[in-house]
Amino acid sequence: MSSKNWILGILFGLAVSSSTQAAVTIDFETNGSAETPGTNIVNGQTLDGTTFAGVATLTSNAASRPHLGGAAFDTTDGGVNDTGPANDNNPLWDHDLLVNSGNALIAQNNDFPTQTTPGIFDRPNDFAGNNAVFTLDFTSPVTLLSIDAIDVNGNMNMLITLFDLGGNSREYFLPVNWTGDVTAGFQGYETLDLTATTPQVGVGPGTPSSSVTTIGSFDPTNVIQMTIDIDGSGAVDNIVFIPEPATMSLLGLGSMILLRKRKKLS
Ligand SMILES: [Ca+2]
Ligand SMILES: [Ca+2]
Ligand SMILES: [Ca+2]
Ligand SMILES: [Ca+2]
Repeated sequence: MSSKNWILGILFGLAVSSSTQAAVTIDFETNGSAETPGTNIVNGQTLDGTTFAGVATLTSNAASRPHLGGAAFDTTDGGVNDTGPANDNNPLWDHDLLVNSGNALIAQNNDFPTQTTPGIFDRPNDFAGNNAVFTLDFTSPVTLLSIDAIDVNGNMNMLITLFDLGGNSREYFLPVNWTGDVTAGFQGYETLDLTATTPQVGVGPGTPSSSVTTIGSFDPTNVIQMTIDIDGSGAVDNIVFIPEPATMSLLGLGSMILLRKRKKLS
């Protein structure tokens, strides 16, 4: 290989590496991402219909289930949702969500519908019924990396499903006690690796493992939709993904130019 061809090879390598997209984290602190924050989200804010990071729109099944849709819950221990001791006179008690993850996504409990300020629930509180389902639709295909599950314990489980462009899917089932409850001395949350195809050991009592089911010829690099089925009271946070390289076509063009230059040089 001539030195000129070496240089072209290096240039091509640089073009390839610069096309690698950085990870994007939906952290529910803003409508942007952890990496590029947008407009702040406040405790109790309704989140259905919000487009995060400009590419991921959240909806829920609030029309068909008796919850009030997605809302932000401030998980700060000692923060605004730290409502004192648990007892029969304290229906606000949600200490099992206080895992210090900033805002998390909950399905709002229908017992607490009041919005003094429109669009903001006075008292965010997670729905305790079954099958609160969130859908995150991406404007272009992504690779999902991970999601944090919070308070998967007691009678509660969670099902995360990724759908690719072809309608094939991969399901991650988090069984009862996968995270445990922070008020019972367990971690109370855990990051689920959405690139893994093997069971992931939980941190809750009995350390139960998640399970993975793949349906069809699922392509994890072309995910267009994600659903989160919270079966009982709990929350999620930190949805991390890599956008499809928008520079693919530019890269193709770049390599054509390089090849043409290479012809001239040789
Ligand atoms: Ca957060
Ligand atoms: Ca609750
Ligand atoms: Ca709990
Ligand atoms: Ca719970």
